[in-house]
Amino acid sequence: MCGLEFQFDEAGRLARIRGDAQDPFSRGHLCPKGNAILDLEDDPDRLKRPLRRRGSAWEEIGWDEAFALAGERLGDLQSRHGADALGVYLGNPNVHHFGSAAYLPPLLRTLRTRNLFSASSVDQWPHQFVCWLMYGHQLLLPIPDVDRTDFFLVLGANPVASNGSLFTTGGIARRLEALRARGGRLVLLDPRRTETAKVADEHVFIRPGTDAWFLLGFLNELRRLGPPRLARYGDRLRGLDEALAAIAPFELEAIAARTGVPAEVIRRLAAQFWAAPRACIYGRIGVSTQKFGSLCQWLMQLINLVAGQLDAEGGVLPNEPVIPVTGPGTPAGHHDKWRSRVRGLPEFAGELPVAALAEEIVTPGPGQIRGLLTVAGNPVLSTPDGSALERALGSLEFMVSVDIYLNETTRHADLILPPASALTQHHYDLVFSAFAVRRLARWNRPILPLPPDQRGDWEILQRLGQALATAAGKPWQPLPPPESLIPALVAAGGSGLDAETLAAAEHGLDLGPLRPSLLGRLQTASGGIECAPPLLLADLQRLAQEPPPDGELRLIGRRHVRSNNSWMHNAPRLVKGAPRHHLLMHPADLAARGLASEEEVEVTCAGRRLVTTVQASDDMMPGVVSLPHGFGHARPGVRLQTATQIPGASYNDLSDPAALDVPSGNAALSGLAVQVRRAG
Ligand SMILES: Nc1nc2c(c(=O)[nH]1)N[C@H]1C(S)=C(S)[C@@H](COP(=O)(O)OP(=O)(O)OC[C@H]3O[C@@H](n4cnc5c(=O)[nH]c(N)nc54)[C@H](O)[C@@H]3O)O[C@H]1N2
Ligand SMILES: Nc1nc2c(c(=O)[nH]1)N[C@H]1C(S)=C(S)[C@@H](COP(=O)(O)OP(=O)(O)OC[C@H]3O[C@@H](n4cnc5c(=O)[nH]c(N)nc54)[C@H](O)[C@@H]3O)O[C@H]1N2
Ligand SMILES: [Mo]
Repeated sequence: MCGLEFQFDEAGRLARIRGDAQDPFSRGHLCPKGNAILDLEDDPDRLKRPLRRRGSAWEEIGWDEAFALAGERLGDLQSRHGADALGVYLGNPNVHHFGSAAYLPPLLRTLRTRNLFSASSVDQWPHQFVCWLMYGHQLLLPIPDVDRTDFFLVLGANPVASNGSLFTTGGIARRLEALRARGGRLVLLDPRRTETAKVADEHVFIRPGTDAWFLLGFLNELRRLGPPRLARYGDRLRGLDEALAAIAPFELEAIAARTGVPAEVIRRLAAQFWAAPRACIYGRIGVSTQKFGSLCQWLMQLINLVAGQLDAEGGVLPNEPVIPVTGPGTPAGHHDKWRSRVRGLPEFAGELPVAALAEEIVTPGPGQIRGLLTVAGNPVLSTPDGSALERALGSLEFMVSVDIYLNETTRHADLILPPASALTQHHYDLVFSAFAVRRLARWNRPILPLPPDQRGDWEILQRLGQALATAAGKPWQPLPPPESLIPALVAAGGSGLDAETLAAAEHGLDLGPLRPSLLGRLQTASGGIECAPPLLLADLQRLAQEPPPDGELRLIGRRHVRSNNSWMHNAPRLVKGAPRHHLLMHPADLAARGLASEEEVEVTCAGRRLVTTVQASDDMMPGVVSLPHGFGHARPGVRLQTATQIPGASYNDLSDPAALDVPSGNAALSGLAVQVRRAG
């Protein structure tokens, strides 16, 4: 979403990347990942042609042969065992790339499998689930209006490292500086004193997984300060009194004991939030990938609502993207129309929780997954108990991966279909335009020619769909190529922006700030805002029954500005410098275990284990340890010459597929109880 300027040398080779100063959204911002495109373009490990496995060796084959093979094997599997015998896992990069976001839906319709999984269920499912329950559409998601707010309360997010998530900022540092320069306040609740904490006005430690308690206390305190400010919502509120009544019994002193946040701090933050003319509360991965992710998202919506900050300038408002993601013809969401075969977990929006993928592969019986298609995903490193999933992948009859690398996941495939560089492809950001802090539009044209023997993601997905439709004897309706589809979607979007204007605006268009639009776009059956969804009221009971804090260490995750989930560790520009895979631990916790900084430690969690290096850090809340995810590359057969030199272990060798945010089915990766001792 950040505009980049690419410079070529006299020989026509890509030589330098800078932030595009003329991009009206990112205004010259460039993060290290943008610059690392230089490494991705030159990466000797990057695959260019289809690879077919022959025993333990790989051979390059032609594209026609590859699509025919995929169609024949996956088609055969579905015809013998039924559509659900083919599982699909979709990874994170799909939502960042027009070629995948636009061309996956027809392929999925052809596959007709109920065994669809994605990175969404180790990420933002609680957000989508709560928006579906309250507003009637999973993507009708209010975004913090950071450029106009006076009080920004952030839980479980580290935008200075992540650059803002479901809150796309195009350079967060400048926006946070501006917030403080106009007298606004940034307050952060996080068990680690993060990079964002260091630029905040106040940072408060909170015990992992207890945010729902904090939010209950905060909301009750708001109510003490005055009647809810509801004028904005007219007659659109459903069940607010019921929701507030269910929340009222949670007492502040008990909440303080649970969370480790003193009662007077909760009281003071609530008072500051209430007093600020424009305020917003926002929470991300740390409050989403935990046991009470849905309660957290629901309570944050209610807090913004009760303070009169929902759908308000300087509060939180949904974006109105030029290519709509909500409204007629878009997937609003549904729940529990079917369940996973082994554990009986409900689907959400047509997907099952990825925490159930391994068991669906290894458990025999009708409906067992026997073949798998992965597209831009690395679930072996990204999903709970990746080692168990890895063993399961080895038992599949046939696996196809659309991916640029032979990595921890794709090494189990029988066929890898590698897409060409994104710089050879058209791009329009379908997804993140809907979550950005400004209304904007940009159409990026290819800046490099597509080599004749390479294929873009969109074409690979179309050809796969065609091959599978042919195998099943079904018709196949291809979509037009991106250069025609993008203007067609813009024209059909009804925003008033015409495709010619967009095409002419090389640096993109800024269409203005966020505007109140939520009330007019509600898609609930009642037409109102559903404040008291029964699934969430019921989950308050699960929270109330949670045992009080024990003495166990709690494990949380960590992102770094020079890393991106599991797949950018092969870029020398990013991984150079001090190692970043360490377990961070407070000095007092090290001392209590007789450990020294830089020692090798064994971390265990209910029988699962890993070995890594521990480092002392005063930035950790005592009793909490932090480990980044996405490491653990040193596995046999992985073809990533830089990444495999990094000694880090995979966080998800510890995480537990049974630990879920129950209402949504999202994996609870954060807040695991772990033991740490000297290795060996
Ligand atoms: N413990 C722990 N686990 C986590 C998280 C955490 O915070 N802690 N975060 C979770 C989150 S938020 C997410 S989004 C998931 C991510 O989960 P995944 O999406 O499964 O993992 P990634 O590391 O993003 O893997 C992306 C894959 O896409 C490939 N790829 C890159 N670019 C392209 C492309 O242009 N086309 C194609 N076809 N392939 C490409 C890469 O080689 C890689 O194999 O991880 C989750 N897992
Ligand atoms: N450089 C970089 N940028 C990225 C990514 C990346 O890997 N690298 N990944 C991208 C993706 S896929 C995503 S989804 C976003 C994520 O974007 P963010 O959510 O902003 O990213 P994180 O750095 O994981 O921030 C989560 C924070 O939650 C804290 N935390 C953990 N457990 C708890 C808890 O129980 N309560 C509270 N209050 N806090 C807790 C952690 O200490 C951490 O600081 O980032 C995106 N941007
Ligand atoms: Mo993510």
